[in-house]
Amino acid sequence: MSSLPIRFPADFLWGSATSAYQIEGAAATDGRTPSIWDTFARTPGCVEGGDTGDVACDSYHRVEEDVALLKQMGARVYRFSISWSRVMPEGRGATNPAGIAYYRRLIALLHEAGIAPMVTLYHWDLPQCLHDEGGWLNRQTAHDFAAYANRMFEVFGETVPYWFTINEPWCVSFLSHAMGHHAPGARDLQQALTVAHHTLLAHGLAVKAFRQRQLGGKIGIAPNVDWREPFSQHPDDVAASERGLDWFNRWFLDPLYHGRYPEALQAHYARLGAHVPVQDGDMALISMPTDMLGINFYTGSYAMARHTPVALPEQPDAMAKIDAVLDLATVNVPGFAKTDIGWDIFPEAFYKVLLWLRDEYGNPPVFITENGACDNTGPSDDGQVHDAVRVAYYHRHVIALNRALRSGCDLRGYTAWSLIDNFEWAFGYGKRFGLVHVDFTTLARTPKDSFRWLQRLIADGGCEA
Ligand code: PNW
Repeated sequence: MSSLPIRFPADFLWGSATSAYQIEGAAATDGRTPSIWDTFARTPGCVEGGDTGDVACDSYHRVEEDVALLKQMGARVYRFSISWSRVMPEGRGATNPAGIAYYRRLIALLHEAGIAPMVTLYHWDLPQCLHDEGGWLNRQTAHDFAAYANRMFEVFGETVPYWFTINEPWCVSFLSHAMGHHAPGARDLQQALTVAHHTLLAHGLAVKAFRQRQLGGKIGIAPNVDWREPFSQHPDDVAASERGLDWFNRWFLDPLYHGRYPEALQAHYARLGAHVPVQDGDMALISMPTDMLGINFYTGSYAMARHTPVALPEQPDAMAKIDAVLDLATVNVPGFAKTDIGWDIFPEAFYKVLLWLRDEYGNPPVFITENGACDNTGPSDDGQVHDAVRVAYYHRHVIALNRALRSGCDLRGYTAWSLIDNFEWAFGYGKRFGLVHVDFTTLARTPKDSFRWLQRLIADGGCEA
């Protein structure tokens, strides 16, 4: 038995995560068709520096090297996503043999290395051809997703033990259709609500298809959660933090676990003319029991009630409406360090949100599908990458995870975001989350200090406090 103070169960699944568009490159190779991210990245002004995922980390051609890195790290699980338009270039119907062969090879390499494959079916790269028919605004896309998922279960069901349907429905809906930061770049509250519902419906339909196949694996969804700590115990601040949690967390988790949307927030939206397009039977599908809940966690903040209510401007855009509904101020507490993407380092929020999930949703089996830090540190003169901020971030969040585990949360594993530096969406290649440094000119991979830190954590089954 190890003498380390912070210890994890021997069967805790440690590993790392990536997503297709962020690492694969080979955007037009072997029959892949464009996704909404190819289009968005090509639209001037959408991605910093005009970066695209055309080449990315070229993992499509360097898959052996990337699996070797995982093996070196000691990973027991690798979470990656399937590019829908690579395996199904028309979004529906025929599959592309070259695309299937790529993932078959990746899965085989993982098994050879003793690493369990964990597949995310949708990490934001909707086939452009489906977007041209309305995309996530079109209810049909939920059915197309389920058909695509069902095909993946058919092809890979025997070799993939862990499946996640949708990555971060909040980002797919609000960040992409209300805030306009991500593809397709819309700014409309009604669109966000429609898309949120259709992504949840897509999830439910895919779970149903998975169950019908009676596969041995596990399936779930991977929402990002946020934490809104009340700025004070003043009832107005506590209420403000609850509204923040409704918006970010409960809007997705309540339908999944309780079969209904949060009522107060729904009423707020309705007053602004925005409605959820629920049809008979939807909520039963969305709340079909799953095997595990994936949680992506990065940061949290303090919520304070505003002293004067937010007034709606005459022609409010989506964000003005959301601001009015939330009616809260986000307070940056002095002394909080930030990562290079500007997000507060707030490990206490990780601990609190895990306890909150335990209490609010009946302690579901949770898998931390993403957690990590943007630290742009590059190679030093010694050729090594001393990413001290990322190491400290992981250390503090692993301690918070351990506290939650000891507090009875049903935590099963953790995949660090991300294995390698990659295409960080609207920020392009300028924001690095990798445990492994990528030189985007030569595509050379160099493990960073954080890689070695995680390697030791996995080998030791724990760490110092
Ligand atoms: C997640 N936000 O994205 C994604 O799942 C990853 O693909 C991404 O690389 C990683 O986190 C780091 O950003 C998010 O604005 C993007 O709250 C934006 C937000 C949250 C998550």
